Amino acid sequence: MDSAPHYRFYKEKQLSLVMAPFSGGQGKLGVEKGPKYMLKHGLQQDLEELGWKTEIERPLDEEEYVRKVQENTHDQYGVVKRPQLVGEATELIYNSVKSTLDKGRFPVTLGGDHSIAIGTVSAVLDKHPNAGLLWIDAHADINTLECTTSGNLHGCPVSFLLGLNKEKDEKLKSLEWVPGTLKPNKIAYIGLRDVDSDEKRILKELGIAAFSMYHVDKYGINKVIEMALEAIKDPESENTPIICSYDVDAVDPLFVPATGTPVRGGLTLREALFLVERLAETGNLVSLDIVETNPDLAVQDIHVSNTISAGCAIARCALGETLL
Ligand SMILES: [Mn+2]
Repeated sequence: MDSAPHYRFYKEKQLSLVMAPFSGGQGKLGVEKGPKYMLKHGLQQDLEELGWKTEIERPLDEEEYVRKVQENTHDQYGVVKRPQLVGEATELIYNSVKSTLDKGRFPVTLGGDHSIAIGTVSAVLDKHPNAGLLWIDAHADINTLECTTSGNLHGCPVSFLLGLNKEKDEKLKSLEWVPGTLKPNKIAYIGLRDVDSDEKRILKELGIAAFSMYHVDKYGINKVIEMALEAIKDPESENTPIICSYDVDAVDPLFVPATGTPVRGGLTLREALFLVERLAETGNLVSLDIVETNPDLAVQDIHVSNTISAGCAIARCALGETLL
C-alpha cells in the first residue's frame, strides 16, 4: 500500500524552515531557543530523508530580539505587553513566509511563542484565501486587546487574524499591517482545555468550530479531525488547503513538559502525531507552525529531549513520515 502523501499544492517537495525565535508575546524567556534546539535535534536532515529539499530562513535575529524584549520599558498598551515589538517581529515572519510561498516552498515555521502565527497564517491566507486553519492548542488564543487579562499577545493571535482588533492607536501602529481576513467559519480548534470566559463567549458568538479534549474523549481523535476538516472546508472546491498551527501545549505535559503554559489532560503523544499524520494523508496541507517549546522550563534534562523530540516528530509526521 502506498500511502505516501503528495502535497498537491506544491509542485516539488521543497520546504523552508522559517526560524521564528521570538519570545515577546509572553513573559518567559527561553521559548526563543525552540527553533535552534529543533535543528540541533536533526530536524533538517530528517526532513531531507523524507525527500524534501530544505532551506533555512532567518527573518529575525535571536539575540537582537532577546535584547529588545529585555530592554523594553515603554512598549505597552493598557495591560497589553510589547505590541510594537510583536507587530514588528510578526511582520518580518509574515514577509519570510510570503516569499517562501512565492518560491513554491512549503513553510515550516519554528517558534517561538504563538504570537508568531499572526505572521505565518496571514501570509498563507494571502496565497490561499480559501484555506482553512486548524489551531491545535490547549488554549483558544482568541483574547482581544479588550478582554486579555494577562496582556500577553501569544494569547491573542486568533483575534488579530479574525480582524477583531481594529482600534487605531499610535501604540498599535506596528500591528496595523495585519490583514485580519480570516473568517470565523474557516478556523477549527483541536485540543482545548483551558479557555477564558470571554474567549468562550467569543467562540460561541462567532460560531467557531472548537473541539476540546472532551470531544477527543467522546469521539476519538480520528472523528474529531474529520469533523474539524468538514467545518473548515471550502464548499466550492474539492480540496481545501489546510494551515496547521500547532502549539505543543496541546500535547499532555507528560510528553511535552517544557512549555510556557502547560495544562494537564491533553493529547497523548500518539494522538498528537496521528493528528498530523492524518493531515499529511489528505494531501492538502500547505503550512505548519510548531510553537511554544521552551527548553529553559525543563526541570530535568529529560524534559528538554522529550519536548524537542515531540516537536520534531510532529513536523516529520506532518511532512510525510509514516509508521509503515
Ligand atoms: Mn497557543
